[in-house]
Amino acid sequence: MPHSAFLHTLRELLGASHVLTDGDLSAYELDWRGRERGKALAVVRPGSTPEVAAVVKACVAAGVSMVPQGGNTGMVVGSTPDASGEQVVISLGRMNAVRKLDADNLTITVDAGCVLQNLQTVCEAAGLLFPLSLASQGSCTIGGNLGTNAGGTQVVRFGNTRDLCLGLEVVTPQGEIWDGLTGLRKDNTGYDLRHLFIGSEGTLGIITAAVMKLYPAPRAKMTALVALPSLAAAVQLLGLAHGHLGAGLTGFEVMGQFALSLVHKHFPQQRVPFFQTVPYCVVLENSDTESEAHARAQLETLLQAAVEQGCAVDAVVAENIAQARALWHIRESIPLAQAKEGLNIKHDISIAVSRIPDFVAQAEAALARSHPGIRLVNYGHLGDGNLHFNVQAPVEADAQAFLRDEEGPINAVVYALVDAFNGSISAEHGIGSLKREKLAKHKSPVALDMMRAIKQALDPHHLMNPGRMLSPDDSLRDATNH
Ligand code: FAD
Ligand code: 2HG
Ligand code: ZN
Repeated sequence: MPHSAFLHTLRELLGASHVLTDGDLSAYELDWRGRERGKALAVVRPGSTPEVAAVVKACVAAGVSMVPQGGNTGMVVGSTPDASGEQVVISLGRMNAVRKLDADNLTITVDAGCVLQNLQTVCEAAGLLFPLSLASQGSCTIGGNLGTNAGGTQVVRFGNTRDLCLGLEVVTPQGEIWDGLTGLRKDNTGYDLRHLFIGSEGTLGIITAAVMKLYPAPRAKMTALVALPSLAAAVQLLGLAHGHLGAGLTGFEVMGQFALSLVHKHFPQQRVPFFQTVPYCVVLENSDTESEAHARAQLETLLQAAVEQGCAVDAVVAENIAQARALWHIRESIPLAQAKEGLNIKHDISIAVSRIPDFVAQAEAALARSHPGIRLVNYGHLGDGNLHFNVQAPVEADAQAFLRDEEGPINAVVYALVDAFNGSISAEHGIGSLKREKLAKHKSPVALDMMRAIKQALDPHHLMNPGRMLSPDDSLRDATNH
């Protein structure tokens, strides 16, 4: 079908104002990190699940591939079109309704395009907690969170997005609608299909709605910033925090001094305690169902024990909500501060918590040998064994050229060590197109074969976000081999 006839069909289905082909489409075509700019045949903005299904059927009929997109805040170039000008971006942004809040069932059913922060606010107003929390929450959507199985800062207590989801509604690559929005906590009636779509990065279908788990809101939250003598001390503090706070431990984020210095440099209005005094700091949060006094007492006992055992040097405990927000804001500003410093190389890795200090010591030493002068922005979700072990070019280097020439060699050093430590090359950001080649190297052949078989079964024409996560050539080769 010629493009003009296909675009005409899309306009008939959605209305011309929801089929974008002209003007500045950067918000949809450029990835958040500025790593790649694609070119879409069209950006469509359906307003309902039947409209999504109709668009998918039209794309299938025309043999056009589709890229599902939420807030376009992903880190691995997975939500923007390729450069061919042949792909349709299906933006879920208009589908942002809260369908139902069921306080007795402790669930909320939302459209996939619902912005995470809006979802949190609605729950808070009902005295409930939706715990998923990311620095991108003002823009990212629940569909994108599910598509990437996002992690964030509360995983240590509540798990990843996968652990918070009780059901999905999905438009399949054929344009059929699967309604799995039961909201049941127990349902062993065969394969749990929802888990196929969660973390599939738009390669198996388009999530159009979800039922998410809620929790009672805590009575109080206490936040502290703790100064540490070493990364090993942070691991020791984590053990103490689990012991002292139990389920109250809702946040444990580590930040290396260079990461803090970037916040200090690029956001000078923020006060950064312990700036340039210790190698690492931790933001620690205690949520309590009893009272503020109880939460504070628990936290202070923990910090006292930590100082006595030598794993904490000093700490500030927020006196009020504004101070707590300010401490969290330091942590949440790191990705933006790093972006302001320039293009960078990200390693979103996970390693068993106990082995992290060893891993970092070996990786730092290896990179100091292979790439003297590079700057390590090391921070992340230590409570989950997930580090953002990122690399900034040497001060005097041209960041673009450095990335072009050194990203491969630096990745080789870091990922070889990740393998040696039995870790993962993507803890929470996914694979997208940026890590596709790496996945093929670091995942077992048996696992890759099963992934390709699933892709082939659900999307035999490879029209759903092709080239993301798996190579289309690999899948086709595999399909013919088997
Ligand atoms: P998009 O970027 O639009 O899409 C991401 C992927 O999901 C793409 O492959 C896309 O095709 C697919 N997708 C989107 N919507 C759908 C849908 N409805 N159905 C099927 N597939 C879909 N990530 C973390 O895990 N933890 C963090 O702490 C974190 N912090 C961040 C902080 C900042 C400042 C930024 C910019 C990003 C951060 N991220 C983090 C990454 C990103 O925000 C998450 O991956 C988020 O889940 C992406 O949501 P999105 O709506 O922007 O999805
Ligand atoms: C975070 O934890 C995000 O802040 C972004 O996952 C990580 O920028 C990064 O590397
Ligand atoms: Zn993160």
